[in-house]
Amino acid sequence: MSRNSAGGRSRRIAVVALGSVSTLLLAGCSQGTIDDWKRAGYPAPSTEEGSTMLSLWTGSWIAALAVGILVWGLIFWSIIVYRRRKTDTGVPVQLRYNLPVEIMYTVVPLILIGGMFYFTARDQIELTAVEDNQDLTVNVVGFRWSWTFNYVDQNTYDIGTPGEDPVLYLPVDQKVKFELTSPDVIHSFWVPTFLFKMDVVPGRTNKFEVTPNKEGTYLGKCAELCGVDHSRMLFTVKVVPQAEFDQHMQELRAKGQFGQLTSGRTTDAAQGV
Ligand SMILES: [Cu+2]
Repeated sequence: MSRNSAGGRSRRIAVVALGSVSTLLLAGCSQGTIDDWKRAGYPAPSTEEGSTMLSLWTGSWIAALAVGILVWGLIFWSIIVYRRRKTDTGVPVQLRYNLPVEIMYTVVPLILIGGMFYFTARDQIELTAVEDNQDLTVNVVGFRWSWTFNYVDQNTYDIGTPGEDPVLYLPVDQKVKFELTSPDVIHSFWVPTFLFKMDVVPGRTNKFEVTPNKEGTYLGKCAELCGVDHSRMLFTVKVVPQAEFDQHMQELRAKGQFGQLTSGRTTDAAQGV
């Protein structure tokens, strides 16, 4: 291949690459605001606790990027400064058993990992603390393959099927304690905008508390592969004013849905099991 055609091909590749990158950037800009970019892929949190998770995520990205830039910088610096020259003969001087360098690349990663561990443990302790001073309690039963929401204090419940997603109502600005239980296999209760998920494990009750602080409709799903209809284990969360929440509780009771359905399913046959 001649030099010219090789040069032309690399120019074409560069133009295509540049085009793809700018298309991606433009698509990103048209979809979201600068805030979306700042969250680096995370959804906007819909709970009070979400801001803690978001700053852990953002802080981790900034730290990782700073380390990345330093490492890439050092790589490119050594590639350029220590490149092979025409005057070079033989193998360059080899460096080994250099104690200060070895101490540096042991200590620096230890500091990095220690920092990541500290901030993760600090936030995890805060986010998983159950203080039992909630305004309402919801017992979530994950079962093959849908969800039951038992509103413990309101003496009512709602239940879904794989074909009909259940809706979880929550009053805005009220602290909710979730008690997660399963009658069959492990599921995982995940509402992406809570920036939080927790496994639903048979034989134990997992608990966490959040305060939804933004009215709206959010999607939820099972995040643990649990069988053939796992992908249909979807639900909707509606964060509404207190009056609307109370009204919905009344509607559920008016349908005859009194008490709690702690086993989840009404009958196995109803769920096609
Ligand atoms: Cu599941």
